[in-house]
Amino acid sequence: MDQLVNLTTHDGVAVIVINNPPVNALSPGVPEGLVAALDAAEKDPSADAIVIIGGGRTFIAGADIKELELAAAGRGSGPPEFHGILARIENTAKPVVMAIHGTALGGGNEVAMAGHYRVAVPDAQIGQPEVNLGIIPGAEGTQRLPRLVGVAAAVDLCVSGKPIRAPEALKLGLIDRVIEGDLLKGAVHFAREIAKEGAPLRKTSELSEKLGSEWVDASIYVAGRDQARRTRRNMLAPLKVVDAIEAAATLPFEEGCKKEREIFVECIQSDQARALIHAFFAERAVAKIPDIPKDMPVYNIREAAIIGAGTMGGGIAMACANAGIPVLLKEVEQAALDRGMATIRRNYENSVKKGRFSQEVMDQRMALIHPQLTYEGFERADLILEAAFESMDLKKRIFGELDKIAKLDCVLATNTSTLDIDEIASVTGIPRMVIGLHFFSPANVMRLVEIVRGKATSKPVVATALALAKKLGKVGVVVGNCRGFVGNRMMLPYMREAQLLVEEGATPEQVDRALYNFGMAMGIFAVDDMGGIDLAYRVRQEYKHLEKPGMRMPLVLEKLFHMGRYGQKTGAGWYRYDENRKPIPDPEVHAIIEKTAHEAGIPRRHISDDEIIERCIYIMINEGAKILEEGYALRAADIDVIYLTGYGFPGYRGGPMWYADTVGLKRVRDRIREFRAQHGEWWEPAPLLDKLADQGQTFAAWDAAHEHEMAVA
Ligand code: 3H9
Repeated sequence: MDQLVNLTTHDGVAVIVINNPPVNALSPGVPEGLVAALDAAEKDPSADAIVIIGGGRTFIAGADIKELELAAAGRGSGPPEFHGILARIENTAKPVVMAIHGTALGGGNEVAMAGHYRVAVPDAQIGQPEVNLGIIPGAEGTQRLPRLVGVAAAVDLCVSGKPIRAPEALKLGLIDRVIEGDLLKGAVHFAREIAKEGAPLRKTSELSEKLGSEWVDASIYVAGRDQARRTRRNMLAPLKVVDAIEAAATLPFEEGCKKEREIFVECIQSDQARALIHAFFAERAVAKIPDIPKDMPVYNIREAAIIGAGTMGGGIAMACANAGIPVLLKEVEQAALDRGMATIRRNYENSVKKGRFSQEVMDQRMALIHPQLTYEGFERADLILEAAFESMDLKKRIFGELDKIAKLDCVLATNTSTLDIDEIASVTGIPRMVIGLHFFSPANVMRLVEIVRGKATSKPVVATALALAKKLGKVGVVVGNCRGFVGNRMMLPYMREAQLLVEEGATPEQVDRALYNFGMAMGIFAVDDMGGIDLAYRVRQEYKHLEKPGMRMPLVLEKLFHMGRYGQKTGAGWYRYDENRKPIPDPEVHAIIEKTAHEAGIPRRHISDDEIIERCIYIMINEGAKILEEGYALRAADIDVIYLTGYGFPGYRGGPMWYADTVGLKRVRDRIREFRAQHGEWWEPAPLLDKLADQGQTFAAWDAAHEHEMAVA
């Protein structure tokens, strides 16, 4: 028997165990092993029933996404096909019980649904997350799921891609029993009951009572497609999955499967699937740092302390409490502390109102956050994180104080978004313990943390930061210590170019609409108004020394600042805002822009949406190429992850560097050359981009070639 799949017998029940760590994906060899095990189990006269269970930490987490990646790239032997194995399971002559723990996702749930019965431990997660990869369930999931849970629930599960826990799966009819305690024992017991009762071999493909009627289902499809358009803007798979479920309810099973296969193949060959699969692996690759082995010892963060209870400090305190880490939260004045705690309470209350968790959970989390005005208890903390006002003098003063208070093995982190980590570390006697943890606002929600590695930061401290990010449910990306790190360094030219575009003839709303239609979560002017024009103005002042000769700087932002139009907080910025904070295009802003352009002698012209996208996104890509070449990011894919998880870049475009590869680096570089000729030397192509474009290469290929020689500068 193949080692990927093992067969044993327990109490007259054949037990088939899948052993394909880490997540028992359906890699080549697993389906074949399953068939062989089923053949043997069926023939075994001592076994009346069969249990299929996952070895290790999970049931089957899906098809092997590496196989899907090959299929999406048009390589390998084509998209995986599981029709034969699913039919083999369903047609087994003895009852087949699927025993689920961990996750039964995608192909995992599809295999489970081919069994006659399903049992699961209470915290097992079951779902069809394929849309997150830009595909639809391709192993008959769209055909079996509605037969078990009904059309409406199937549409919701497949469009949202969100897994559900076993108790809800039981309510929906997706599983037959929740097993408390030992899963294998419980599943064997259940299988024996079924065999003893002579219960029918329930084939999911033959069920029809939950498929509803054409008349009732029509409104479910309309609602499902609305949900897809609303929550998965511009994406193909979430709309297509509704078509596949519709086929389940209107066609015989075999024909429905054929329809599903056609749609699955169409989706997997799309740019969206390629981009989302890239994003999946990129998000996992960020934790792999060449000079930091996986087994590097880490500091155990049992208790944290945070300095500053403002928006950032409060959000980070919530992120810690959500992960069960107690936090001391320090402010300098009682009023600021009270304000910070009130905001935390309000945020939690909103979550309870929305049903995200119970009042009891909220109370537990609140109890983990200890507001205080002193450093009391900081000597115990395993991590101290400074989230004070963005000023080097202040941060140095705080780190000087921490140097005297913190224990020697305490990780000292700063949440600075712009300042030099090495300079901050220099005031301490233990610079090896100092690191940047750049959270994004709101820190309790946003998944990105830039982990800024200073010159002296020790490897165990970097490993600790990565482990902490994972514990907080965040994506930690290690970056080098340059101005603005990676994300904000690329953001600056992006914002500048958008502002130049409006002075040349576009309007803020046209730029925002073009960017939104491209897929950005928000337009850049709306972002500016949300963050505050006053802040953008201060950043501009601070970065003035980076302006290159001949670089045209936009003029309007400064005017808005001096007019007190700070954005949402003052009810007006690039837009006007009504009481619901809805942005409204403002003729006054148009007039200011036109007057400013006129006075500066900038001719105004029609600007196309294509030009807006090219100038805003290509300038960002060009900066990304510089960052990569200078070694401040390890991989182009790391830059993608930063933009996907922290800056609202659309997942289905894979991040800015992946998007550049999709467009073609030569085309991107050639346009950049044209912009250089039209606008000035700030558009000079980055040397790395130039080189890769000449070689007909991609950033992805550059990543692969540099895998073994990465070291953050
Ligand atoms: C599908 O099933 C299509 C079907 O309809 C049929 C088509 C015909 N394949 O996330 P982690 C790797 S689509 C290959 O860090 P966690 C992952 O790369 C699939 N590899 O762990 C990583 O490798 P490494 C539907 C996979 O505990 C390692 O496992 N299923 C797969 O935080 C650990 O992963 C999904 O979309 C896979 N399917 O989370 C589920 N899954 O160590 C995708 C994981 O080398 N997976 N790996 O970096 C997940 O959501 C999470 O991995 C999971 C575990 C929740 C399972």
